[in-house]
Amino acid sequence: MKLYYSKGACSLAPHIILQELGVPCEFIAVDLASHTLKSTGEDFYKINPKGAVPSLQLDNGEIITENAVIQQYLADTFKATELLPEVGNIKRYRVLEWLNFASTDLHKGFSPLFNRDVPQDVKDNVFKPVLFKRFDVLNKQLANQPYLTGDHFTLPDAYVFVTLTWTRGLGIDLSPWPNLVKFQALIRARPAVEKAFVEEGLK
Ligand SMILES: N[C@@H](CCC(=O)N[C@@H](CS)C(=O)NCC(=O)O)C(=O)O
Repeated sequence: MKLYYSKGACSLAPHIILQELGVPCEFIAVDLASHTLKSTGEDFYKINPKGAVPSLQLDNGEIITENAVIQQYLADTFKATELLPEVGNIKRYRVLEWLNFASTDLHKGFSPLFNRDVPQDVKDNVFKPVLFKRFDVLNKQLANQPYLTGDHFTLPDAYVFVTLTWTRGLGIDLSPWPNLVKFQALIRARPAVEKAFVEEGLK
């Protein structure tokens, strides 16, 4: 398999999951400014017409896109029921609820803050308050348990963790959400996270 990624972007979430699974994968860096592969200059739109990372290329050449779907594919294919319980188990849908929240509410709640065309006061007065409500939800969920769905790590923990890493560059102080600060440290300490950070050249 090949994972097309951009350093520290949302593609870090399936990267962490691949490291958790310990399955062989090639990691291919994409320059999102030019939508080309860093190594060869190849047009990334030819690989994923949406131009977005993550994109996972299977050994048969098929490409899977969409972060939450790639993660489900990986967990199901490698039978990692500790990361995503089996079909029919209510716990699976709890994991998927948080994975969807991470993808649609949280990740896309950050997106306007990275958009250079959005004026700073709109970021501060419109988009940040919406995002902070999502932090409130997460902070509450993590009040009495270490991970989003209970006492062990599942798919959305990686995804939520990755979005929280973006707060540093955006100058967002997480101290009003102490359970998020604790959660961030807990996930960062996982060996798979360390491997993904090293592979992507992150600190
Ligand atoms: N719907 C996609 C969105 C992924 C996404 O927003 N990726 C960003 C990086 S975090 C990206 O590649 N942006 C560049 C672009 O879309 O041109 C998914 O869920 O995987």
